[in-house]
Parts: sequence; C-alpha cells; structure tokens
Amino acid sequence: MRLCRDQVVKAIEAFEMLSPGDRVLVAVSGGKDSLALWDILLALGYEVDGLYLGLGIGDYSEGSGHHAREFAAARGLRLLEVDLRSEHGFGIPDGSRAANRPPCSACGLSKRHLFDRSARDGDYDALATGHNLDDEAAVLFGNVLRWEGEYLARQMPVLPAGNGFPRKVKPLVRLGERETAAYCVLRGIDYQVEECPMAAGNRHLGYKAALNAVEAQSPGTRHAFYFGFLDRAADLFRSQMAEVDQGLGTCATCGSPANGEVCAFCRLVDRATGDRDPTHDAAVRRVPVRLESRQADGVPG
Ligand code: Q46
Ligand code: ZN
Repeated sequence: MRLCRDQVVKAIEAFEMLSPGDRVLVAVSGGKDSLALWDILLALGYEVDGLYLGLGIGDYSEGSGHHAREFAAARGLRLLEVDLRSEHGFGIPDGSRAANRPPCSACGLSKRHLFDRSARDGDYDALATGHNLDDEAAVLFGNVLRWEGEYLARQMPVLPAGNGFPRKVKPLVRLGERETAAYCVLRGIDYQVEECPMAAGNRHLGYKAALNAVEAQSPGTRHAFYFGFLDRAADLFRSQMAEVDQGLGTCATCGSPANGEVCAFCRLVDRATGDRDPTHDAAVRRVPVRLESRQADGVPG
C-alpha cells in the first residue's frame, strides 16, 4: 500500500499534477483503478469528489454504479452522477448503433465531454482519471504504430487547463493494473471485476496483450517505453497540439469547446437520438471528430 501511495506522490510531483489544497474531481467507474485513485488522493490530503457516468450498458453499468456508490456512501464522500440515458436520451449500445459509431468511440467521446463539463461546472482545480501504466503504454503503442501525431502530442500524464478544458491528470501512470488491484484487495475496497462487454474486439486490448507478452520476456520494457517517450520524444509532437487548439471555438448548442459550429458530443446526441439537423450532419462531414479531443486515449475505462 505504501508503494502505491509513494508512486502516486512521485507522479504528482514529477509532472506537477496537483498542489496542496486542490479540489479534485475523480472520474469513477467502480473499477479498481478509479477507486484506488480516489482512496489514495484522499489519503494524501486532497479534497476529492467522485463523478460517476451511467453509460446504460445493462448489468455492467448497474454493477459499476453500485460499486461507486457503495465506496462513496461507506466513507461519507460526495459522488456526482450523470446518466447518459435520462439526461441525453441514449445509452452506449443503442446510441452507438444509431450513430453508426463503434461503441468505444461513442463512449470515449461522451466520457471526455461530460467529465470536462462536470469539472468545469463544479469549478474543480483538476479532473483526475485512473489510467495506469498498462493503459498508457498500450495507447502509446497504438498511436506509435499509426504515427498519430495529434494523439501523441496529447499523450501526457497532465494536460494544463485552457481553452475551456479543465486541467487533466493521471496520477496512476507509475502503477500497473496488478498493483492497483492488489491495493484494493489490501484496503478492502470492493470493486467491479467484470469488464465491459463492449470491450470485446477493441484494438486497445490487443495492444495490451502484445505489450504483456513483451513485458513477460523482458520485464521493465513497458515502463521504459512509456517514460522514454515522455523524456525523449513527446516534445517533438507538441506543435501539433498548439495547431489544433488554435482552431477551437465554442459549441452553439452547449457552450463547450468545439472545432465546428457544434461540438462532437452534441452531434453524437443528435445522431444517437435520431434528432438530426442537416446542418449538424454537414458539420460532421466537414470536421474530423478526433481533432476536438484533447485527450488522446480512447482507452476503455
Ligand atoms: S466502458 Fe465504454 Fe470502456 Fe465499455 S464501451 Fe468501450 S470505452 S469498453 S472500459
Ligand atoms: Zn456541444
């Protein structure tokens, strides 16, 4: 348990993620990473609320919500909730079908938008997510395989606030998923073990499996790959981030940052709920959705 806390402290200090007294919003899925993160940040003395997003994925969502609520209730913590179906008219399975997008793409876009918006509305100093080293290395691997410059530019453990986005931090980047799982077991944190049923066939899982195989043969490679990128290559892609940020405006529908008249989330809502506006469809054709995302991952979770 001490090792996990120490690694989080090290990450926070090395990347200047948080300052003492910061108000932090943690995106909580009910899984091991986000609950361990919430627990560790509280132990380190930060003021931390949780945010749970109901994705409408049947039993999986019911289980995740249950674990997030139990964790918060047992400790008297504040858990904000946003429900995609009741507040925006669709759940991920039906919405992604109607919008003709892969589920994880619709899900990632919705999460990023609603997390950002909640952190902004609640005036939090930072939004923290439970991405661990295994996640980040797998995303990096996928982005390097395709030389996705814009995504590589954003593959940082901290993204500063700006252009209407909150500061985003990933304090678990120095921990692997077996470590966060062990932390939860030792701390008696009951977490959602089942994986999302929509993850099957996700490219990200393939990248993770490939890196697991490399790591088994050559321990330490994952760490060297990810931190070597941050030390020696990340700066090479920075200029692409500035280019995208310069083109951002404000969504006419919801007021969030957008690189068209309407932001990618509002366009998704239109398509997912069948409430199509031809202007929005034209905007979808004109604007590649990914440009609007300041978060490079699209990681399940
Ligand atoms: S929740 Fe969402 Fe992940 Fe499910 S639909 Fe994909 S991105 S896999 S953890
Ligand atoms: Zn919008």
